[in-house]
Amino acid sequence: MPANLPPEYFEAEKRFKQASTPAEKIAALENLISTVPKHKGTDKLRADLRRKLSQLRKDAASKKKGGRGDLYVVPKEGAAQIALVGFPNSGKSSLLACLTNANPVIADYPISTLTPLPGMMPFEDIQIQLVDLPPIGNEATDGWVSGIMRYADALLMVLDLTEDPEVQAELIIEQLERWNIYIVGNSKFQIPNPKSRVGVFKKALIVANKKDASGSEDAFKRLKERYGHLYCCIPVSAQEKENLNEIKRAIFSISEIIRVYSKPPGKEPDFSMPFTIPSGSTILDLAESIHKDFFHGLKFARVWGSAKFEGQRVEKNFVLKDKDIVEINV
Ligand SMILES: Nc1nc2c(ncn2[C@@H]2O[C@H](COP(=O)(O)OP(=O)(O)OP(=O)(O)O)[C@@H](O)[C@H]2O)c(=O)[nH]1
Ligand SMILES: [Mg+2]
Repeated sequence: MPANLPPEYFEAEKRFKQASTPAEKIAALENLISTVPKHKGTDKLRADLRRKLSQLRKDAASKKKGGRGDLYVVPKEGAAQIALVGFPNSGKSSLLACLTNANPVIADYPISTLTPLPGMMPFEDIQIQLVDLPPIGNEATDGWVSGIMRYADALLMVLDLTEDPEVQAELIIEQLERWNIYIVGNSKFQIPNPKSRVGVFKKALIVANKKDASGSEDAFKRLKERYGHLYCCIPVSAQEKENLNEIKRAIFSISEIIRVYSKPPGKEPDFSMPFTIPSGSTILDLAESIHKDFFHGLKFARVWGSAKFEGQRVEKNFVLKDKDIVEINV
């Protein structure tokens, strides 16, 4: 990274990283480019940013053209993408409305959701994207619905406590396996069908909705007995807005991401916007995700948080933990 970048550059860079929609990203990147002083030392940076801008514009233009492709892919935004899976009327859209900024159709007739609808869920200082989908078991939509599940980072299985939730769970797991999607709970030892080698493994969480309804306590007990050892099961009520914080925390947990705050050498840490990286990432992975110059020029790093002592100098392969503060020295 060139030296002598003005403070406005770092401000603009922060806004660019915070931008979530394609239009916001384009506007923020245009602004970022305008803050880079024009001289020989910044030629490469300006070229890199221009290339990025042209790619963003291309992506936005191809999305605008519309067509059926729009139905099949929901561009990932935020720290992770979680797809909602369930049978008709289980309350997927109601949960999306409670947890995110989206306004889905909620109705007491089945298959009220016909197209995918994303929404952003704030969790502490990050945003996670949830994608509401039509119910599974509908030939007309199953093809692209399963495609979105395959592409998502994790799945939220939404069950209806008034309709034998343990049977719904069993049917959903069977259906997913027919699509070669195998869902796993929080530990890698909890693979329900360890013999299966083909297909994708997805982290999943069970949300048992309508806990306000009568008989829901017994229904949840049955569900927990059958699936509690495999998956995290949370009883909730979208209607009464009960246990929503528990869902948020559990979604963050199955997303398997960590937040890391950067600290420029000799300065205070920047708590305004964490970097989100996969759990298990090292200092070198972090450096790569920030900027390739950091990756190539990395000399050493100091870590506050999970290191043995505050500000400890660590190796490049040091594995970071959620909420670590990292000072990268290039
Ligand atoms: N009692 C109760 N009813 C709920 C709750 N959440 C949703 N409902 C009702 O259940 C019905 C279905 O809700 P939706 O959110 O549209 O369900 P969905 O899973 O999105 O349905 P599809 O899009 O058809 O798959 C509506 O009548 C909701 O008002 C809840 O927590 N308790
Ligand atoms: Mg719906």
